[in-house]
Amino acid sequence: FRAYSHSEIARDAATIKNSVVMHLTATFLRTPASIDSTHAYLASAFSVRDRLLQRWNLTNEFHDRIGAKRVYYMSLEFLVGRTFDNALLALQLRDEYAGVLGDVGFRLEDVIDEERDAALGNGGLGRLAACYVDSLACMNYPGWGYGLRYRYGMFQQQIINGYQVEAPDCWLDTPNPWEFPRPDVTYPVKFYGRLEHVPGSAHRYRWVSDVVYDAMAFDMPVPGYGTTNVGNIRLWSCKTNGLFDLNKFNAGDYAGATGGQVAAQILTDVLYPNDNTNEGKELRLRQEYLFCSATLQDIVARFKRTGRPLSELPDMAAIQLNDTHPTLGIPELMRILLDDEGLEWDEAWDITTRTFAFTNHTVLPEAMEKWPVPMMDRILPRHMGIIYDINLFFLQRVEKQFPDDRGLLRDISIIEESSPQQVRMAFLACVGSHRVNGVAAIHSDIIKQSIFKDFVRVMGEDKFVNKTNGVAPRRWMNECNPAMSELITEVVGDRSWINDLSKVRALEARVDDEAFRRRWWAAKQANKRRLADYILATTGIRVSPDALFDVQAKRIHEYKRQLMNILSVIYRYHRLKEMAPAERARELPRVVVFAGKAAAGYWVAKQVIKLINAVAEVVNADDEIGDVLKVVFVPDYSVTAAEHIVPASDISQHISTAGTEASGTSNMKFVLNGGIILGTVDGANIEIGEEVGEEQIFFFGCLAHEVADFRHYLRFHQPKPDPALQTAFDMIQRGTFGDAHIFQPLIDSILRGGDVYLLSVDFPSYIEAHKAVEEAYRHRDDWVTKSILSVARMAKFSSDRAIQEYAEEIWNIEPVPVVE
Ligand code: DL6
Repeated sequence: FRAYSHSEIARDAATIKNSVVMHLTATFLRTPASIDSTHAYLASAFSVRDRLLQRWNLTNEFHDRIGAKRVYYMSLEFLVGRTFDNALLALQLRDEYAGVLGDVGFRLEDVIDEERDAALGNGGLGRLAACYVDSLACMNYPGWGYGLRYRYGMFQQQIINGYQVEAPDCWLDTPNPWEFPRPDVTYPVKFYGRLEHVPGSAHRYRWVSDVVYDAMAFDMPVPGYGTTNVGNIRLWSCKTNGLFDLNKFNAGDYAGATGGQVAAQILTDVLYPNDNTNEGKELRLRQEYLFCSATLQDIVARFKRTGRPLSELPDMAAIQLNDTHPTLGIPELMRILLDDEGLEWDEAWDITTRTFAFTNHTVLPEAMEKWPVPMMDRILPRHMGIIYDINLFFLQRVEKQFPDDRGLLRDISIIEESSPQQVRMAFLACVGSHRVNGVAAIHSDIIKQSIFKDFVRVMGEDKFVNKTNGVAPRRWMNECNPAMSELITEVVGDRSWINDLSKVRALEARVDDEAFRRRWWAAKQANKRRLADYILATTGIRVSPDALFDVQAKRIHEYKRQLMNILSVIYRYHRLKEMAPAERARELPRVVVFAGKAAAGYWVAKQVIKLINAVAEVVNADDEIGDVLKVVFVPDYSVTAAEHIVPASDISQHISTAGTEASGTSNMKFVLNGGIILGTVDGANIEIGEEVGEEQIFFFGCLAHEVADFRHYLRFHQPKPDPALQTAFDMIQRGTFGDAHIFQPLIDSILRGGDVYLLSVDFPSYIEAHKAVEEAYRHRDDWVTKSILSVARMAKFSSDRAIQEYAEEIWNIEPVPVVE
């Protein structure tokens, strides 16, 4: 037996059919006569995974053999979505499987639809992690993702009476072909307990506790497109079998018998559905620690198998912290090095800081993770002690550098002097890492001037760098938009652009070719028809693919300003109602699509969803309006839903208050699919504008440096809404969309709540920008030209570019194509 390389993988129909039938019968106890589409999917997926596994082994053996330095991307979130189609494309076996499935009466598209999304993330941050492991695999970088295997992923969103209702996402109810349980890879993780100082040592302790859980690994292979290299996401799950209390059971205490199991299992049961908020729940802290401890134990164990001295760990491992959620990895590595390995503090600290790097993903104060010192001390006494020492040594250094600045010591301390005291996780991550990066140029500048301002003074500017986000062209072009991808392949001459997006520049040469422009338009129309079908199936609303598709799909949050969008829709509705029928008939028909989830406890965001649905109900039922305006809220936004929505947009909205959206990644996805942005001068919108040309984007709104003054003014003065905004308020307050009282708090957040997100400030320019969009869309040739030029110039926003920058400038790792 030997692994197949990429070129020699068995592609003939007979071999594929045999392996599918083998799994159908031997893995699922079905026969070709009793096959349904669920089992067609499962049997095909298992046969594809066999091919991936061979490569998985080959890849890891190879990296071990050559002693490659690996990057470990630590993230509490991996929003992977589906794998089957992605794997078929990566292995270039899509047509072959379509043929085999066709022979037994199934369409590949229907079989693909049987797969449940792996929704182990909230939004952009989790999807970024998934794109980055995809790029690592495609670019032959040795690297793994580490995460948690949540039993319940991102909740399912139902819309009932216009309101969001959350239901659990039981994604593991059906067999998951894309994971491998590794009972042999299990680590004990302690909580609570007490410390015993080890005599004769300065910093060595024994942590005594009987609360010990076992974290067990599950591996998810990550196929690399067009390469033998297969990446890995290692997810931890809490093991419970050994925690069953037979004595209690025998004594008839059945609840008590399973109590320990329940307490353990809950640690990896649920993904915390927060996006840009921090709830500070005790269970979350324990979850984060379980993750960090298992991951660091695993990384150190793998390193120790090389037989090299621990001082060389940073030469073999780079660890990237995806936001502050995995920051406990820093004191955990210190604990392992000091207590388990017996190193002295200075050496352990040197190894730790040379190994870790940290990415910040937000500037919103409510998202900053802090843990109360008493809670941390109770749950993780050893780590609290280590954090105190890290802080002590750090502050001593600061004091030496700035002897008379007491305020600086207070401001920069990892421990916030509040009541109770809090551990500032962003500060701990910054002190314990050799590099800190933001995720778009403006964001990286803002963090240097705000949250890390004092650290720049103390540690120097070079530590703070920018790594603008990117997205994977495999999923976000090739997989989700076959019509456009075929055109690109034709222009480039082959499919090499999928792993080298700079080649898409070739499109520029075709922009004056009228026939090509027509085909480009036709591809977009095909995607719009597909979305119209999806909308009909998921909402029952019929929309015309000939209308302008105007999309805002992202988490629902005040700073993203879905409220401003729906207020502008209300104003549009008002204008249409005022028009004579002949005038209305000349208006550009528009379908306004919203999609996104609100955190379960985020009341304002949930009211915004209710308002959108209330407006949709009235507008869509208005016969006078017909197709001129339709409003749709697509429920249960997910990676798979995005794959339907993104390729179909004409215009997509990225309208956060300037300075609040760290980067955004859906802006990149929409433009990569030929959509045009209507957006604020914020996050990656700015760099997209620089790359594609500002004529290709509809910018509006105030600038980041103006925000503080506006906010200050609005704290003391009630805004005076412009006539358009006032019209929208009046319609809501007249009860046009049902009970006005329900929506009054949303209006009050603008009129009486200080209008923190500056809707009243930006609304006039937003309405003007909408007019400019309409005017431009009426000139089809110019519009298509914009669309083609935009895609042609988007190479920068491939996650391959981002990963290459991380690899070269932070991780110091090299691509190593697997050689047998
Ligand atoms: O970097 C990925 C993504 C950015 O594109 C978004 O702009 C940013 O809001 C998001 N940040 C978070 C932070 N939070 N938490 N939890 O999700 O990161």
